[in-house]
Amino acid sequence: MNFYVMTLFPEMIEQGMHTSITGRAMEKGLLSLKTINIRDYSVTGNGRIDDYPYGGGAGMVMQAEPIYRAYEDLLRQTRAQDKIRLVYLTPQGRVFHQAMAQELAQEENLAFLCGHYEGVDERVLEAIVTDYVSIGDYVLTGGELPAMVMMDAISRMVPGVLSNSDSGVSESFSDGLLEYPQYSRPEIWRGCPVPPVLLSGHHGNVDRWRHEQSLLRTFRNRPDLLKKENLNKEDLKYLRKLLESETDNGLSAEEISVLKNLLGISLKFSD
Ligand code: 6GU
Repeated sequence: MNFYVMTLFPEMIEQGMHTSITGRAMEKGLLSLKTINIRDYSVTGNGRIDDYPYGGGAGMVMQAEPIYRAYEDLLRQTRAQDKIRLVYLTPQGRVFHQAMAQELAQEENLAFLCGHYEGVDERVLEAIVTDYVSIGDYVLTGGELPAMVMMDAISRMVPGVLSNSDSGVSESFSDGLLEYPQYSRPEIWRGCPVPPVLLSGHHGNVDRWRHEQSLLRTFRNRPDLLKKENLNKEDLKYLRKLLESETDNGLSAEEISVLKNLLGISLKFSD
C-alpha cells in the first residue's frame, strides 16, 4: 500500500507514520509514504497558498492552483495516470468506519488532501477528489490528524502489517461487539484480583465469560451496535438475566428500554 499525503505540515505526517507499527511496516516495505508539501507549489513565488474568500467572510481559503499542481506531481510519481483514489479530509464528509478502512485497504495507491484555514477552493476539490471523509462529529484545525487516523486503521488491514502478537483474533467491531477486558500479572494488583474464571483453566467458561463481557460493554457503551439479528439464544438469555437483576446492575431508564426493546423484538421471532 502506497500512501500519498498533500499537506502544509509534512513533518507532522512523517513523524506520526514512522512511529510504532506503521513505522515498522514501512521498514519492511509493506507500506510506503510520500508527503507532498503544498507550499512548494505556490504560484505567487512567495510561498503563499491561501487568499480571501469571494463573497466575504472570516478566514482564508486555500487556492486551487497550488493544490492542483501538487496533485499533478503526485500523479507523475504513482504512474497511475488519472486512476488514483484521493480522500479529502473534511467534517462535511461521510463518517469513517471499519468497513471503509477494509475497503480502502484494497487500493494499491491512496492519496489524501489535508485542508487548513476555512477550507479549500471548491473547484479543485471537484476536479480531483474521489472521497470526502470525516472522522467524527467534532471540528479539528486541519486534516492531518484525520489522515493519520485513516492511514493507521487502513494499515492494520494490509497483510503482514500486524504480527500475530499485535492482532487479536477477536477485536472490537470485527463481530459487531466491543472487545472484552484483559488482565495480566500480578494476580492481585493493589488489592484488586483478576476475575477468578480466567484462572480456572476451563476454556469453555473463559470463552463464555468473555463473550458476556463483550455483550455487557457493547450494551453499556454502544447500544446502537446491538442488533437483534446478531444475538443468539444464549445472548438473549444473558441479557434477560441482566434485566431481571436490574437493581444490582443500576441500569438507567434508557438502558432498561434498550434491553426491553431487544428482548421484546427478538422474543416474537425466536420464542
Ligand atoms: Cl476530516 N477534518 C477536520 N478539520 N475536522 C474534522 C474532521 C476532518 N473529521 C472530524 N472533524
